[in-house]
Amino acid sequence: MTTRKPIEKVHFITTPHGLEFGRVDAAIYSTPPAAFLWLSAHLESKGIECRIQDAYTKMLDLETILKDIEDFQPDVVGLSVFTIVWYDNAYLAAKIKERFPEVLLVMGGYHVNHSYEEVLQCEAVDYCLPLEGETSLAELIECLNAGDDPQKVKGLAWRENGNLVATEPRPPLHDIMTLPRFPYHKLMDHRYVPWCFSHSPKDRFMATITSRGCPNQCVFCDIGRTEGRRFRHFTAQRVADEMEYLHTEFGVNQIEFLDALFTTNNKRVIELCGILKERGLELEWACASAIRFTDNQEMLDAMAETGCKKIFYGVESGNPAILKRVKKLTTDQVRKVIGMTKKAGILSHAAYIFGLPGDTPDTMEDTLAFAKSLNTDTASFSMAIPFKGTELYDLYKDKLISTDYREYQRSAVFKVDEYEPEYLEKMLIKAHKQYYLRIRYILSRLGKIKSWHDLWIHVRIGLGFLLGKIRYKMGSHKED
Ligand code: B12
Ligand code: SF4
Repeated sequence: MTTRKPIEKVHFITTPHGLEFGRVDAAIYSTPPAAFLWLSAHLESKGIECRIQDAYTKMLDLETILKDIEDFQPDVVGLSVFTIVWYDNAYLAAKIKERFPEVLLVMGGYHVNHSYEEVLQCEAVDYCLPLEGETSLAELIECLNAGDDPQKVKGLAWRENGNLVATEPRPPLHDIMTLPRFPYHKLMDHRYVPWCFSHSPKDRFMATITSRGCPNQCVFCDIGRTEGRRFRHFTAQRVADEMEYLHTEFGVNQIEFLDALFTTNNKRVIELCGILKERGLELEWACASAIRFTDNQEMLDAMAETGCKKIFYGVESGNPAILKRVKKLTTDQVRKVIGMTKKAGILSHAAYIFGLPGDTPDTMEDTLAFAKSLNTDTASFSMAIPFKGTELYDLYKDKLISTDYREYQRSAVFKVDEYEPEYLEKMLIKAHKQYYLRIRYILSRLGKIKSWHDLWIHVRIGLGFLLGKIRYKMGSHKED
């Protein structure tokens, strides 16, 4: 596995869904690939030229992606792998390697973190870079360019003479403030459409991320095990600078923070709001957080005052015993913080999961009833997915009925004594219908829609969910 010329250019590509069946499925989300911003920022500071092609959001077909690679002539192509779309990634990797055999193909991301042995069974993949990839990729390139031994680089896995070789895991980046400003200009060739804001074609949206790590330990999430439990973050000053840069340089007026828990450090958020107020920036922003880190009216008021429009909360269940079991707060604490958020004038989104450990048909009904009574501005219901690397996987690995990742978001992939797997699917459809088809809810939403464009976004997200279901029912994800 040697490269013939020095590595000077890296091409990062997001993978469209459906490629393995020779089609391109509509992208349900329109969110910029933050991982590639972080990776490119670091590599470019080392003199490596990077290109980001968000083929997933732009719904590019295979030929267009290959043509783009031909135009850029990279030495390395990097793909980021989510478990559910591993097969599309493997297909794309094989096609890239077939057309450009001299290109070094590297993969990172969530699926690679826990399943690089499986990923390396795909012959097209040269290197896997589990965990945080900035330093590992830069050091790998430096090492290969120097003709040195990759064994010296932490955080790598590859095949050598048919055997798997893995070096010591890469520890998390200690000081993320050392990263240069993100190269947002690489993503400005596409107009992203947010799910979290009322949006019209006059608005310009971009997402960014300002921290790593999460002190929580939710059973269905691996972040504590991969990014670590220590919250590492940009200073308030740096966050304000990034926002101002996006605004003045690119006319961005809507920003979503993709951080797992944006408000973990209340002091940082209050300080950020102070700076935004001082600078008088006309911006709307949104973020995700946990109930436990948002119980602060002063902070919520400051957030609202400086343009925070929506907070995404992972509520997960409406049943007290399940909440305790999955290490979440009580329903009273949830009600209190959602009330405080409403009082501040910020919209709230609550995400719920059916099929958590201990869930029964009764506790799931509790969740649905709680969701309706909480009546957040938007809500989403999903099925528990035992992704590798999570505590949920450890609990359910002997109960798995399918290891086909394509099924992971469409049907229950485990069987427990309390209900049949199909029950979860039915519950999901019932919950979305019962939540969104309430007259009270529809009337309240209609009042908040800003334009036809905005209405279309709502319809598209709803259709995306329903079409995904229908396609699955008809088995068309398996046909072509
Ligand atoms: C933003 C986000 C999205 C965006 C992604 C935008 C994009 N195109 O990248 C959108 C909304 C589109 C999205 C969709 C989905 N998401 Co999502 N998403 C997230 C979220 C909130 C943040 C991810 C992020 O940007 N992190 C910041 C970056 C800097 O970190 P990172 O991605 O880990 O990248 C670092 C390393 O992993 C590594 N790395 C990553 N990629 C690569 C590639 C190379 C070549 C290298 C060398 C290194 C490398 O280096 C990076 C820098 O250190 C996470 C939860 C979280 N808080 O992390 C969930 C999360 C990643 N999503 C998840 C899921 C399940 C999905 C969906 C499958 C949901 C669905 N049911 O449809 C889809 C899949 C979409 C797709 N692209 O195929 C799961 C992944 C679980 C898994 N095992 O795969 C997560 C962890 C949430 C969860 N806890 O369940 N998601
Ligand atoms: S709060 Fe979010 S990022 Fe943290 S462990 Fe729970 S799901 Fe994962």
